[in-house]
Amino acid sequence: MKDILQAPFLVEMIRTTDNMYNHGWDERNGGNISVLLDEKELAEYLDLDRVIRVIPSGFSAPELAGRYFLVTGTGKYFKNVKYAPDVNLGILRISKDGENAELLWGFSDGGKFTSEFPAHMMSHVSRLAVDPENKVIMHCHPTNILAMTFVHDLDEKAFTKTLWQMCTECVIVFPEGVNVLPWMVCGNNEIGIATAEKMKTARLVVWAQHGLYGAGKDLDEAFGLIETAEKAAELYLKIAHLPWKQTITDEQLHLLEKQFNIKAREGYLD
Ligand code: 2HA
Ligand code: ZN
Repeated sequence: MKDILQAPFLVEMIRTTDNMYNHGWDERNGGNISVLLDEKELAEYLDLDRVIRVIPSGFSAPELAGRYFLVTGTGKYFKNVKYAPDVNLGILRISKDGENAELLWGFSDGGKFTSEFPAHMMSHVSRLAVDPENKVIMHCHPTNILAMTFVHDLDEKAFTKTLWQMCTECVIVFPEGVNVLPWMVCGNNEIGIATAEKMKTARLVVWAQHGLYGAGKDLDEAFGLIETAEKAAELYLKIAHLPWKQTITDEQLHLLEKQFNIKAREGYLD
């Protein structure tokens, strides 16, 4: 067996949690990540027949039966992942009936997966249905997106268009826009179902007055999406209270569509 601490997926997860903490997106135990792992690759590092513990998921995800995930732990701090990956992270397999998580590595202090496990797993189901390459669901509390949910209309089209208008790259990076959920209680199946529904049409889902969900084919893509939206929100907050002399027009957004061969969300541009 190879040393799992050298596994690219684990090294990348440690780097990403550290980077997110350093961006100020994951105070205390804020934020959580899940990464879909490749069985063949994982078998180079772990005996997949050795289940440490079985943890009930609290919901059913038969679509993910037999799939392997690397996930952050409940109550764990992103800032500490690099010092004790085996305590703060876990690798698990979704059981055959889709109702349990079979722990194969990690959570070595007796811990378990993130409180937002339902939102993560249900979102994986949604994203995989539209993009078989999707591997990552990432949740965090980026300051400016969060702040924006207090002062900006939460209408998805309006919210998206404001972000697109803030920097040229936005429509190229997230042409499908961002979806928005109103404030809800977190950590339960209800917000999981609502998030997964929103994940069917966009890789970014804002949780008003809470944070943001991002999805992607790898950690870099999910991180980059969140980073780009957060940058746009920061710009918005710097200028929202000032008189605007100009912005990026719909006509200019159409020019970007042509140049970069992307299609902005249907009905969002005039
Ligand atoms: O894991 O971010 O939404 C802590 C949270 C809950
Ligand atoms: Zn959160």
